[in-house]
Amino acid sequence: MVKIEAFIFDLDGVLVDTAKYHYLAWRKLANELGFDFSKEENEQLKGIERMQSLEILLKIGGMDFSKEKKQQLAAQKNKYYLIFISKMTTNEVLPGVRKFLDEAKSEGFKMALGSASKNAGAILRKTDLERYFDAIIDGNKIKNAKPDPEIFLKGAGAVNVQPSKCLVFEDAAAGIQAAINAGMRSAGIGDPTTLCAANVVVPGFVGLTVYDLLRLFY
Ligand code: B16
Ligand code: MG
Repeated sequence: MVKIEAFIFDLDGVLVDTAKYHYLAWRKLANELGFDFSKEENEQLKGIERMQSLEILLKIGGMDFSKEKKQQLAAQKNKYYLIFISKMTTNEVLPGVRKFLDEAKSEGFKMALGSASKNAGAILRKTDLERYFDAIIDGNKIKNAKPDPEIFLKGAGAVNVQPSKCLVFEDAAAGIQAAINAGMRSAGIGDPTTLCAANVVVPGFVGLTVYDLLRLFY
């Protein structure tokens, strides 16, 4: 088995729970357009980039608009989302995450972020997570959304580690598929049914040590 030298982390759903803010912002937009948007429906948007998310939302509402209007609606949703983000604190880092990142860093693993979010930089600063990462690849730096492997391949390139030596942490099925497409190993964070394509699935980082996790791979 090739040794793992780098960890690539998704952001929303892995390090922080920003899904709740995405939900509230999309729901506000949906309500303004005249329809409701449930928490269950919101599951479809996890890990999906902004314009694709809007397409799904509009389909749920049975609506369609011109390209220009869609850009305007996505910008409006982002405005609502940024209000939530601006109030985020270091307390919103998911349980066990900081301990795991501290351990990984001190053990010398290369660390990259691979998030579809164009707001990843702001979220990392608000939660004081930026300092852990040798490279930050976010939605501003890629052309192709997950499950395309671009985001993770760029992360591996930025930390100078071969894809086969990278381990991706993801909470979304599209993200696990992106890791597979990149030739990387993956750890699903969350529901084993949704994330069944991952090499291993854990509920979260609480009580998880780096070496306990790596033992599952070797
Ligand atoms: P933004 P991740 C993803 O983050 C979210 O899971 C997804 O719901 C969101 O639509 C996407 O980022 C784009 O976010 O609108 O901020 O650019 O899971 O890839 O860290
Ligand atoms: Mg995610």
